[in-house]
Amino acid sequence: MTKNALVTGITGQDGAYLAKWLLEKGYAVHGVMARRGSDSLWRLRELGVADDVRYIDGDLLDVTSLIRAMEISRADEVYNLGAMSFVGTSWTQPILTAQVTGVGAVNVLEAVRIVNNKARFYQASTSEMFGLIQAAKQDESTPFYPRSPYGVAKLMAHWATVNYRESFGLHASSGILFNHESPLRGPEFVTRKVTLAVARIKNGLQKELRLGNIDAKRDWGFAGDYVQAMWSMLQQKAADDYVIATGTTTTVRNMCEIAFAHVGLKYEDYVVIDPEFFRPAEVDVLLGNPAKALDQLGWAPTTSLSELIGMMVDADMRRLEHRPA
Ligand code: NAP
Ligand code: G4F
Repeated sequence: MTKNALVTGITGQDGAYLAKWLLEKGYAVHGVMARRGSDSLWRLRELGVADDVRYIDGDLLDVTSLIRAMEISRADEVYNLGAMSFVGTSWTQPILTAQVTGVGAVNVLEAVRIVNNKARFYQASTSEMFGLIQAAKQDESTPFYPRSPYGVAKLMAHWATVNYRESFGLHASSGILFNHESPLRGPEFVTRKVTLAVARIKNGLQKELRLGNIDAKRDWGFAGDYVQAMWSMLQQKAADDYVIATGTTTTVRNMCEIAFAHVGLKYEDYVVIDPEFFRPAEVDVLLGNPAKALDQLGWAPTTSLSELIGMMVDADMRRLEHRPA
């Protein structure tokens, strides 16, 4: 029997990779689509799956639309990937962030509980919840200390997931994913901002790259690897929480070095530090310990940071070659 999956955030980076993964596994994939002015299907189109997803109008802020989406999709598995996901914006739009990223998750949990409490639920939790880190390597038992309104909202969603599991017996799992990137990453996030700039500089379209705190360290992996872990969590007998990470950390500075070197340039010649991109409170370093996922899910990352950044620079170079004149 074909399984039905319902994905919020279907138009985002992870939504696109997850849709492709699930379609390849034979799922009928239903995506909750928030109403937007501009074309939001470009990622699904780039992966060649835009016509294979069944779209359902809906918004994380409107629980009735999520109940309707549960009814239409007859979902066996629900992946809540929708969020206001850009940390920087969460200081200027904290209420929206709390509502979409925090309360939105509770809305999805309620829709699952009301329509089909046997459906399995995945919450897109984040290493941002560790914030001011309380252990050198963060795992499932590391205490949280969020440093942004986004991190605070995600913590609410995370604990709501745990609470619905414990209160109502929902098969609700939380994936605590560290930063994951790809050629489909939004251009506001630092890796894509850098790879896009490298391609533009190489093509003579840009002279410099303005960045904030390049001493921050992140544990970066490839989004294509990470969506497989999401699916894997929902195939387990019991729901649980898992850290998904590579187990290595790198500064933004070194990531820049890799990206510029990929096209034979030196980052020092182009990067300009601009206070505009510093955050009111920074997460200085993230480094995950994915041992539990390795052990229980058999999941492991397959893509090194150099491979990932190379793939992103190459994709941005190709996009510039094919842009309309
Ligand atoms: P993304 O590219 O920013 O995608 C976010 C998605 O949420 C988009 O499809 C967006 O739709 C949708 N969305 C926003 N507001 C909505 C609303 N009110 N109702 C319904 N949908 C709404 O994020 P991502 O990188 O794919 O990440 C997926 C999830 O994982 C997010 O929850 C993110 O917070 C979390 N996460 C990401 C990372 C990472 O490193 N990528 C790490 C840990 C956790 P529009 O584009 O139409 O606005
Ligand atoms: O790429 P970023 O914006 O990602 P950030 O803040 O780590 O958040 C991402 O990962 C989280 C998982 O830990 C997700 F939950 C979240 O949704 C998102 O996907 O920034 C990375 C680092 C930060 O320390 C930031 O201060 O890069 C630093 N940075 C330095 N200059 C910059 C810039 N970040 C951005 N976006 N733009 C800059 O110019």
